[in-house]
Amino acid sequence: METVLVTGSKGLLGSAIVDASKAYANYNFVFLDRSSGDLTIQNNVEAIYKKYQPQYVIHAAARVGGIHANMSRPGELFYENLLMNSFMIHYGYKFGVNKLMCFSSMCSFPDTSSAIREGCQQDGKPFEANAAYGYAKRMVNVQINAYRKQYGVKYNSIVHGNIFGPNDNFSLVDGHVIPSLIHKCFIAKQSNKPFVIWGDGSPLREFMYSADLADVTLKLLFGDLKYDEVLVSNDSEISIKEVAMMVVDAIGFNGEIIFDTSKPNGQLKKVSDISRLRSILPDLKFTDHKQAINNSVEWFMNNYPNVRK
Ligand code: GFB
Repeated sequence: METVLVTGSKGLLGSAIVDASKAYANYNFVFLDRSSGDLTIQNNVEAIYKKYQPQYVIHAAARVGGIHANMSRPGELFYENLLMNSFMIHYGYKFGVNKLMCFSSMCSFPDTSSAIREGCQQDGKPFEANAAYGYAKRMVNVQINAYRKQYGVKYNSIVHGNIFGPNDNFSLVDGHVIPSLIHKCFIAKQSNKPFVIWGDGSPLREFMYSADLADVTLKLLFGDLKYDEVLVSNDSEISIKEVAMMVVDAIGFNGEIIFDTSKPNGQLKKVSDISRLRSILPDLKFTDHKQAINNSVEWFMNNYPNVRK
């Protein structure tokens, strides 16, 4: 049986890959999390490859956060992502890994209101608030391209946008918008206080359920992928206000709602052109936003207070 090594298996994406892997019983999946070793340390990464000798790798571990984390801890996000991605790709090559998937981010692309697509990542600066994280994630593509050219490896970068779902980080300050709003709305209901949404609610995002990205990742890994890079995003935009109202409905909150415009709006929109993905997976369907938010709220309620926060 061939071995598929998955890093970050307790995180948002990694845990969704654990679930999706159940449909691939012909492979031996090995799931790693933080307790298996800090991937920003070269020796740990080398030792992991030596121990498991995988044929396939899905590197889902990352240091991530929402707009506040990006603005307050850019050094940490830059350094940790750059090192762990670089070591995972390098030792994958050294240990003869056949296929490797590493994740880049839509926010590593230039800040533009037009649709982004594969190949245009280096055409301009990323949005300032998440530039450090964005530049670190750009290097995934740079390294994969360099290794494909020099060593002929079949490694790929999956570029995705905002994802959410079970096992997310529900931090009120450092989380991404949907998990933060779920936690905030829950507390507002419990304490009979207003539900405070940052910004004016107008920014648009292409939110994607983590299970959808996990499903696509495994299909691309085991399929005959001829591209180095694939953009994976739910190409139907929705505003922060609309998702906040879906959270309100799912939690059953009836109190006061405040938009705190002293907090940043962030990038006003990030649109993708996923024609490459649709040409590879023509039957692809994304989970409906309302359904995905209801599932995430249900998971949060069932697991609170034992959630990452
Ligand atoms: O998920 P998020 O923090 O980051 O969403 P980005 C920020 C948007 O949600 C802004 C609004 O428009 C905020 O004003 N918002 C409203 C809130 N309430 C809240 C709240 O309670 N918490 C948060 N966090 N936002 C991310 C990058 O950008 O894009 C990541 O930060 C990643 O690094 C991802 O790359 C793809 O969507 O702006």
